[in-house]
Amino acid sequence: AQRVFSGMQPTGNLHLGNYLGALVNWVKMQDTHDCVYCVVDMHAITMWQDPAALKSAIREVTAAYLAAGLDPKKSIVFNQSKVAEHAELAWVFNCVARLGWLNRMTQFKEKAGKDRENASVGLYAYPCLMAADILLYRATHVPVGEDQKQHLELTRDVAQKFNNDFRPQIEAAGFADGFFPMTEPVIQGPATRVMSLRDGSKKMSKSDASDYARINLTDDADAIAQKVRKAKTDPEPLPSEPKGLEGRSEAENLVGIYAALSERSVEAVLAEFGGGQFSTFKNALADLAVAKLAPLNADMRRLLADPGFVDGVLKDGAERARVIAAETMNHVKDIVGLLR
Ligand code: AQP
Repeated sequence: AQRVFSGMQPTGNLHLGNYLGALVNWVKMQDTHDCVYCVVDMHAITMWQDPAALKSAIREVTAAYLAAGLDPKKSIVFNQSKVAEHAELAWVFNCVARLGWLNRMTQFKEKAGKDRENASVGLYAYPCLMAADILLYRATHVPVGEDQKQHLELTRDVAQKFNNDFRPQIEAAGFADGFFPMTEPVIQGPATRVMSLRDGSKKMSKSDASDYARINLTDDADAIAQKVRKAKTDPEPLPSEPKGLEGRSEAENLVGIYAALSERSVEAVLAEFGGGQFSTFKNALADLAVAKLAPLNADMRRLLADPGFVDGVLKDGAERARVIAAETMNHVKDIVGLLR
């Protein structure tokens, strides 16, 4: 069977990068796969979070999932900390993964910054928890943005080493082709790497200090229009063909966002706007972004007005997730030699 797993951190508002890079694909995959979508709250606490803000963010991210079109009847939607097996399997993977593998992770280097001695052990071990999230459901496909590619490679390394280290036990348990699958990343869609609106060399990120760097899914029409209008550009008019965007990362990013939101190709967008002024294009982009995000925004507000509903979705999802998670952990304990 083909199973999808993916998650987002409740570390703040979701933004257009999360939406176009991941969520849009998640919604589509519900039609073809058995899907598990998680709010990864244990990942969030690898950096200090205000506890009250974290609780709200967990509900907000869940509301964004539902507003974007995740169907909690079809897919399993829950928050990570409700299913204790994530932490349990992560510990086993801490013992399978090698220090050298984690030392190569670029996201840790970026997030830890210069003061590495002071980063949490959790931030360092983050990729092992992510491998546990995915492999707990023995997921075959993980739809993510480009930035998660390296972590997905580590997940495969962990699966492979586990399958090798315990080969006789895995075969004896009746799994002829290894216990964990070699999970495939699904990095596709029109915008796998949405860049900051202030700096075309940085990805759009929740933790960017400038709110003008991103369009939040909770921004109202005025905020969206203002952010698009203020987005950094260069003085040249738009080219008529994609190769004219080379070396113009800010322009390329805005055209990419337009193409993704309108579900058209970059060629088609440039055929319409090429040669024209940036201001004309920016106005069109602002209108489009408002038109696409306003219904989502309204749905989120409606859902958040009834926290009981959102909490109910998470509770039901966690119950269903636990059934799969418990089965995997039972096998893992047997395979590794932990008495149950
Ligand atoms: N700019 C982006 N373009 C495309 N995809 C993106 N994703 C994130 N930023 C972009 C994808 O969104 C999913 C959820 O990401 P996450 O919540 O795990 O956190 P992240 O990747 O660390 O996202 P942020 O916004 O950059 O958060 P902070 O600032 O807290 O680190 C993933 O599939 C990711 O690829």
